Parts: sequence; structure tokens; C-alpha cells
Amino acid sequence: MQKLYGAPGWGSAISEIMFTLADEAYQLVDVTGFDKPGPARERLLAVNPLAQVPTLVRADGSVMTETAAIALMLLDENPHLAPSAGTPQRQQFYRLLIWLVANVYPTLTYGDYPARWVNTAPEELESSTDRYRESLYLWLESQAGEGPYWFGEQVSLLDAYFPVIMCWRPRKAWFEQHTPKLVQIAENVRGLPVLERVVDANQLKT
Ligand SMILES: N[C@@H](CCC(=O)N[C@@H](CS)C(=O)NCC(=O)O)C(=O)O
Repeated sequence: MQKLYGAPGWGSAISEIMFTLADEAYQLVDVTGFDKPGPARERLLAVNPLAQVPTLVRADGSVMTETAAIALMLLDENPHLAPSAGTPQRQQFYRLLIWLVANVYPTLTYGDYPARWVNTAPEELESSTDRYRESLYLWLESQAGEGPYWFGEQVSLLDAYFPVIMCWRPRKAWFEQHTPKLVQIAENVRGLPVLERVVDANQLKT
């Protein structure tokens, strides 16, 4: 069976939601603590030189990373998990999927570990990336529709991001104040009965 390297509540939770929506089995390899030196990091480094989660090792031994790439891979076999090809909504699906990983995720790459990237004033890098991320989420909120999911009644793989990012900085109180539509989508996704196990295992009920 394919193995998903991850840690509860981390980016691997996004992939867990995607796999569960797609009804595709995986075995979780818990590498909690992988962002510090130690056996968990060594285990992850053996399959991904970036030492990031999610990292997926497919049944044939090939390695797959990147939440957006995993989403597109799953979409091949599960076309119902995105708006139909050729529609304006499908174009937005592609756009926002890549937008999230190209813009929001790097703020975490640099902001979560500022001392990795600068020798002086790492706290400035942390706070500037935090502020930038907030501005990104405000824009995303301005693009959101009325729900219940991002593409209305249709649950898509894009929805997998919302319950997880709500648990990260700028955290729940900020999201509730500034991005109520994103909060509502996250809540609706969390409430899908099929996701109950994954939501609990990743402690996504903030
Ligand atoms: N672009 C990647 C980003 C993955 C990523 O940065 N994951 C975080 C955890 S949420 C991580 O592994 N951080 C540790 C690090 O960057 O050293 C994706 O979309 O999967």
C-alpha cells in the first residue's frame, strides 16, 4: 500500500483529506518531530531531500510530493472532485490550487523557521511573513462565494486545504474576525461524515 509520511495537523493532513475524499487507501507513516534533527527527520530525508510533509511513497516505490500535485494526481481518477473540465470553475480550481501552494505555503517555509534564512532579526522575517500571509487570506476571502464549499454545493480537492490552514497562523480568532467565509467552508468540510476519522486524528476541530 502507498505510504504517506506526515504528522498530525501538519500539511500531510491536507493530503489525508484528499485521499479520504477520493476513497483511496494509504498507510500513514508518522514522522512527528521531523523538523528537528533525529530519527523521524532521518526517516523522512531518506525519501524526500526537502524533509517536508506530505511525502508520499507510492506502491511501486516512486516518490510523490507537493499537495497540489497530489491533488491533480487524484483528480485523474476522481474527476468528480473538481469542477468539470472546460468550465470557468475548473480554471479557478487550477488557479487557486496553485495560488495556495505558490503564495501561502512559502510564507510558512520562511516564517516558520526564520533563523534558517537570516542571521539577524529572525523575528522580523517571522512577523513580515505573517503579515503577508494575512493579506493573502484577505484576498482569498474576497474571492469566496456563498458556500457551503468553495465551488458551491460541489466538494472539491481544493476544499481539503481549509480545515488545515485554519489551525495554523494567524489562527482561529484572526480567521473568525477577518475571513468568515473561509471559516465557514472549513467548518463544512470538517463536518463531512466521511472525514470524521481524519479530522479527529489530525485534531482539526479547533
Ligand atoms: N509545497 C509543499 C509544502 C510542504 C510543506 O512546506 N510542508 C511543511 C509542513 S506543513 C513542512 O514540511 N515544513 C518543514 C520544512 O519546510 O522544513 C506542499 O504543498 O506540499
